[in-house]
Formats: sequence, structure tokens, C-alpha cells
Amino acid sequence: MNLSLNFLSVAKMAADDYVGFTFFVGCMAMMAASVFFFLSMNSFDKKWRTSILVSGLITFIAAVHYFYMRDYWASFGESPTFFRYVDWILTVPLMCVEFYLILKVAGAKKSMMWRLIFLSVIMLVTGYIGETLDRENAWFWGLISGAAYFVIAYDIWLGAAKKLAVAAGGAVLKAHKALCWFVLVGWVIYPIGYMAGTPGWYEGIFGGMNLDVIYNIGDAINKIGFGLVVYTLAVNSSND
Ligand SMILES: *C/C=C(C)/C=C/C=C(C)/C=C/C1=C(C)CCCC1(C)C
Repeated sequence: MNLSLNFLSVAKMAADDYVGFTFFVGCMAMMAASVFFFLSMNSFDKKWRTSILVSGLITFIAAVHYFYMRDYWASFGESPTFFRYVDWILTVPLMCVEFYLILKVAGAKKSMMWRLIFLSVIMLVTGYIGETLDRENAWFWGLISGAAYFVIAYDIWLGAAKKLAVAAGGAVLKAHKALCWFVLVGWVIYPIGYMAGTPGWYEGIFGGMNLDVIYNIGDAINKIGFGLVVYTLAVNSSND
């Protein structure tokens, strides 16, 4: 009884709770995007369906986590770091899978995908340690995380993935380029959020900003935007 009442109860949201607001809007945006990707999936050629499915899974996993994070913030007024990183450790590797899936037409190997996944796990695990277990040395963990991020960016911009994209040409090359820009510019939002929310020499620069607001903006841009690039690729190459 108590349990069901708890479930039905809605926490109050203050008019100036902009962090809570971005969690709430994030939740809705991720849900809407998931419905969009799932429902459009079957209207495309078979070879793109898995890519669109993965786009939908990324925003769906995020929607569920945003539901929890919104609640956590409303209940405790604290950053839901644990849920945040669980979300990322599931969705960022799926983004690496997207790179593999769109380059498969050009003969991408699974080893390229596993390398990207491995790097993304290092990036996220070290970031988690810096935000939670060893905050005094947040700069150090951020540095290792940043190095892994750099290698990911290098791999897709100039490494094996780039060569495959060039070989594929056309709509695939265009989509690959767009995804590369998301990783290079869109993902930079995250280390900024990290620096805003952890102690370190950089505190004076980003100290006034809120870590969760920055992460929430980053997620909306990167998860939904990434999916839309793949969607556009499917649309364009179906018109070929
Ligand atoms: C959907 C979620 C995405 C695309 C999350 C991406 C997260 C990052 C690119 C995080 C990167 C970080 C650094 C490069 C250094 C500081 C620690 C992190 C984990 C915030």
C-alpha cells in the first residue's frame, strides 16, 4: 500500500529548480526520440534497421535512467552520479557499435568496434573514479579519461574508421563525418561538466556552472543528434 502510494506521489518542483527542469525535459525528449526511432525502423531497407534500432536503444536506455535521475534529484537534491555513469557505460559503447554498423558496408572489422568500446570503458571508469572515489585527484583521473577520449577521436577522424568511410563514400562518408563532429565537439561538453563539478586547478574557470545541467544538455545533443544522423543516412541511402 505504502509502496504504491510512494510510486504515485510526485515530488514538488521549485520554479527556479533548473537542474530538475533539465532532468524532466531530458526524460521526455529521450522518450519521444525512442518512439520516433522504433516506429520508423521498419520503413527502411533491411541493412539499416539494426542501426536505427541501436539509435532507439540508446535513447530508450537514457530515458529510463533519466526517469530515475529526475526522481533522485527531486528526492535528495544531489547529483545522481551512479545512475549517470551506469547510463553512460551502456550507451557510449552502443555509440561505438553505431560506428561499426554504418561502416560494415565498407567491410569494417569487429576488432575496430572492440577497440573503441575498450577505450570508451577506460574513459568512463576513470571519470567515475575521479567524480566519486578519489575526488582529491579528480584532475588526474580526468587526464587519463581525456587521453582515452583523445584516442577515440583520433581513431575515428584519422584512423582505420576514417579509411573505411572514405572507401564507402557517398551517404556513409557523410554520416561518418557528422558522427565524428559529434564526438569532437559534442563530447567536449562532458569534460566541461566534469571540471564544473569536481575540485581542481580549473575550479575558477567552470566553478559557477552546474555539472548536471551541462551533462543533461550534452546527453540531449549527443544521444538524439547521433541517432538523427543515422536516421538521415538511412533516408538518404534509401533514395539512392
Ligand atoms: C550519452 C552519453 C555520452 C555520449 C557520454 C559521453 C561522455 C564523455 C565523452 C565523458 C568524458 C569525460 C572526459 C573526457 C574527462 C572527464 C571525465 C568524463 C568521463 C566526463
